[in-house]
Amino acid sequence: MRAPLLLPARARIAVVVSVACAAALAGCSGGGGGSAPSATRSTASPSAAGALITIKDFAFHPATLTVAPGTKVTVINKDGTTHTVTATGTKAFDTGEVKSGQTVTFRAPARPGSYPYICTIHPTMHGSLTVR
Ligand SMILES: [Cu+2]
Repeated sequence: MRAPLLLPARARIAVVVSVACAAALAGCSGGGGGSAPSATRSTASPSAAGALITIKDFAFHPATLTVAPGTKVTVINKDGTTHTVTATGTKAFDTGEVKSGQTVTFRAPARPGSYPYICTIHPTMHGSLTVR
């Protein structure tokens, strides 16, 4: 007579435990997947794989960038107006006009050194590319 009463109670506990396990597993796998991309983005050491300069609000981001010789540098213009990335002095590199929303690339100089650059359209915009 008591057995039929005990079985449903045990079944209910089993259901609660299995739901808790499923929630813990889902949370664990979600956290692991999100951490990997942020780790690769945080590397700041010189790399020949590529570098990125974003132009936004009439400024270069980052304003100073260090790359290995000959690195392919990508320039993204997120402003509503045309800009350039032009090395001052020897003009070691010059993207020419980069229109609003456009992405261009250039090769960093092979010779190590510090290369200040400006936007020729807005000469108050300054950045610096260091090759080493
Ligand atoms: Cu400009």
